[in-house]
Amino acid sequence: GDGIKAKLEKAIPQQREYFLGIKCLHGKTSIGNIPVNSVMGGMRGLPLLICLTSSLHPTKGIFYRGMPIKDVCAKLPRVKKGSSEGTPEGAFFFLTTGSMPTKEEAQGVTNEWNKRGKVPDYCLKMLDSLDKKIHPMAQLSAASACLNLNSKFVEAYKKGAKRADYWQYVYEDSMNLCAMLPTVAAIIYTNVFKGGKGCRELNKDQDWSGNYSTMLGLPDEDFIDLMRLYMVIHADHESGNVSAHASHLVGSALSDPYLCYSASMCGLAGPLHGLANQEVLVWLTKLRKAIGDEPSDEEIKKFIDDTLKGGQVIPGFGHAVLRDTDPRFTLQNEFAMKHCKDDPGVKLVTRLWKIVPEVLKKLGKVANPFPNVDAHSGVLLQHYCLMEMNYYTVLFGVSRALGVLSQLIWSRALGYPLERPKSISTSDLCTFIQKA
Ligand code: FAM
Repeated sequence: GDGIKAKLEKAIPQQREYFLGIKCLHGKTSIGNIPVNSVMGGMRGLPLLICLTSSLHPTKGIFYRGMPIKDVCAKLPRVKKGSSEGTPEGAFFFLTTGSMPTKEEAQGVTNEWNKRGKVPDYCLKMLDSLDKKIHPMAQLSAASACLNLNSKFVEAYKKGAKRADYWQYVYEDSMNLCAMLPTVAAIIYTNVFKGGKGCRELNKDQDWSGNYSTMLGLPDEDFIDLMRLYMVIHADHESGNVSAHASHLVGSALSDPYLCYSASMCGLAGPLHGLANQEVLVWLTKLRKAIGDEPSDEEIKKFIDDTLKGGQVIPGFGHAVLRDTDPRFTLQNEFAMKHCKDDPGVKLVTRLWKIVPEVLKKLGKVANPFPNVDAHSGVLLQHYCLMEMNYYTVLFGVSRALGVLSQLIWSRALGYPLERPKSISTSDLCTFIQKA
């Protein structure tokens, strides 16, 4: 843990100087004009945010700190003996500091999170009092917002902390929140689906994924490895996606990291974003019920057509930025081929990878007909008996904490100001168009 802080203490002054230099020298330089399509189309394509932790290439997919995700997965240290995957703790170290951790540094984060991970009683009581019908994502968002009672940032702000020091408190809150998340998320699971029964204590000898899996009641070593992979690849995807941007926006008002993360989870809970992994499984289950586990290509194509005719999208396919198969899909497929290639769900998803794009291409309007990260995760989770689809986005959310919080530490370190885009009326827009 302290390894991260020491590295940040060195890197932050350098980055600050660099930022200030660019602002002083080039603050008035324009880097492009604004097409009406971007203004009226969800601000697509406008380079309006700066992200240090990751960048998304349309065909090569996500890069963490300039490194393709596949290489990140290959290089992250394997901390637990016998595990095939690197730890998300290592990914957090890498995203936050920009240097690939050694085995000891990655283990340092694990130890730190095991020390900080006790969830306060008031939050446990609050979680236990929630109606089981409340969606797990709404529960996650509520619980993380309430945890701000213990925010170091809030405390320091009240005492008049210096702006240049804000990042240190955001760092403390981020570390504490990451540490508590597996317990919070597992309690949501056991409360909603297992009658409240399950372990709620962190085991100091386990890593983040090991503890989370055990508390979910799924201590299988292969499943823990799947969780390590899952948590690493879902962590970060630039800062313009809905969950990262929500956290960034809320943080720009100097709301504390717990509130930022809570807002981020409200965005992730949408069906066009993180909820797509739940939607994929619902759709696949309908498909298997309608045409069986081993349908013909023609039957599959007809099922896809019927979904589209019903006015619905094919969940798990398409992306706002990506224009090829998401490498995070491919990484999951490689895991599946190694561990469970005969699973009927895995076989079906592997076939859909080829068939769905053929159908979507014919529509002529889908910018990216290929599978995204959400097309694969559900069948893997089901293989290891995590059956409750309603819960899948929570796993995504636990992972996404690593990305949004590492971004938030840097946002405060670099003193990004309040985010406040200018909105215009349609008549203002017409005036701009006439002048152009
Ligand atoms: N199935 C059917 N139609 C689709 C489609 C899909 N999977 N993806 C895009 N389209 C349609 C889209 O609805 C739009 O139609 P209209 O013009 O009639 O409204 C048209 O193609 C152009 O859209 P686009 O430019 O290709 O996509 P956008 O950038 O507007 O939206 C997505 C991107 C992800 C919202 C969209 O592809 C989608 O709805 N996909 C299915 C849901 C999904 O898998 N979301 C998860 C994304 C994921 F990576 C994540 O955030 N976790």
